[in-house]
Amino acid sequence: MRVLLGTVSLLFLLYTLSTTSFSSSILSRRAYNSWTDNPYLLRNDHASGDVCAAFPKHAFDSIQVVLKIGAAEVDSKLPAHLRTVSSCVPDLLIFSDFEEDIGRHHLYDALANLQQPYRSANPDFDIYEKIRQQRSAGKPLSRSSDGWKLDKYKFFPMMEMVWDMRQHKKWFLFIELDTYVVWDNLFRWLSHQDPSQALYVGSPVWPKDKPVFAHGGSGIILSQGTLHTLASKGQKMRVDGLPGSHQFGQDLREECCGDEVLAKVLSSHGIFLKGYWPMINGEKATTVRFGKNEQWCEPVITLHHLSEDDLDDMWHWEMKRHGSLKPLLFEELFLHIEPSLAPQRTNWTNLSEDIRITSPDLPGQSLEECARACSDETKCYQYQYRKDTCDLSYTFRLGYSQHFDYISDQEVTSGWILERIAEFKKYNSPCREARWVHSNP
Ligand SMILES: *[C@@H]1O[C@H](CO)[C@@H](O)[C@H](O)[C@H]1NC(C)=O
Ligand SMILES: CC(=O)N[C@H]1CO[C@H](CO)[C@@H](O)[C@@H]1O
Repeated sequence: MRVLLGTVSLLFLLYTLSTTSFSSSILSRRAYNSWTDNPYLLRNDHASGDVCAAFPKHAFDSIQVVLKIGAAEVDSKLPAHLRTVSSCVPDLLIFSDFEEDIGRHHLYDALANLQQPYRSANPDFDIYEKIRQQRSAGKPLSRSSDGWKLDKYKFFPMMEMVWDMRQHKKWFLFIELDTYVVWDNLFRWLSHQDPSQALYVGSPVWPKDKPVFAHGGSGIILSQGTLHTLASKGQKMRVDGLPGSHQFGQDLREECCGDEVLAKVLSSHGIFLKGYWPMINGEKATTVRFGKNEQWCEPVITLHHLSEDDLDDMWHWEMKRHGSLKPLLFEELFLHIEPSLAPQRTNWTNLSEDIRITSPDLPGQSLEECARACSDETKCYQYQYRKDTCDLSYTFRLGYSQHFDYISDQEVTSGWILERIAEFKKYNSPCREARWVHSNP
């Protein structure tokens, strides 16, 4: 009898698996927690204009938020961040490459204590002197790509200085000016983590033959335990006891990026990244791949690459959902961009990238043929056509306007199969629970 029951349930399982792609896609998903926490964002009177009143006073107590910027961004991108994402952070620390006061904020120079050997004979630091001269003379700085060269040198000094200033904090969140944070979800997630453990958390990047690292722009979370370990190792290397006077013995001239070197040093002390993509995310609402695996019922903790307009837009949209009991999921984020989807948009890239059909495989080589190729491929949600190339996508995302290319005489057109997206929503919405995914790695 038991054997029979087993066989019957096995048959049932096989039947379920083969008839709905939905359940098999669930099985391929990562394990997750389905916590039910109270929201941190309280209902408040949005009309009063004081959105910060919706954050409970204690919310930020144990979290140190650190914003890493470049002096050239002070006049351009900093104001947008300060009036949106970071506007309600009570004890924000800002690290730049020039020390100055902006409004009520003091901007620390992360490189102020870095010792000569690290700077001399290092062309990356030419811009550092230029910034100093221009900024001291009160001249506005032009946005130049040279400023970016200093970025990688700021990570370790900034972290040592932060540790010296705020050792009592349980969590340290390092973000940049194009990082968006859904605070409510961050608070919920952190409430289930142990800050005394050595945690190093972010959106993973997997370089070849190097440790997996947390991508800086998506936000890096270090626990008190981790920053403590890092700072104690650094203590011995300090010059004249100054925090930020060294680079943990790393020659950064040879390295690409500070976030990558952070993983290298942490891993040498036995601390390895825990990746929490897609909750910690390198895309923004218009470029997130919705649909396929893992970007629907998962909560959004961070987004990246937001322009000043994107920051204003996201912040006002999110603040209007105060009082919602549910964590903000990708499912809900999709509602924000959904009205902009149309059957077809010209001079628009949809970033379709799963299948590429080029001539001569594209019969007729036309937009119509490309649209048909998408219809014929049952898993295709959107397509993009330009001269000789047709790209199909298994996920749906909005993309952005792409100007007509006069040089190649190319016009890009994107299209979405709206019925299939509606069908997807019919099967997958509303999410019954938030999927707080387990880490990978
Ligand atoms: C695309 O852009 C080009 C150049 O600005 C313009 O001439 C053309 O009309 C645009 N196409 C559409 C359909 O708007
Ligand atoms: C016009 C354009 O930018 N198209 C892009 C669409 O997305 C694919 C994949 O990312 C790119 O290769 C194309 O260049």
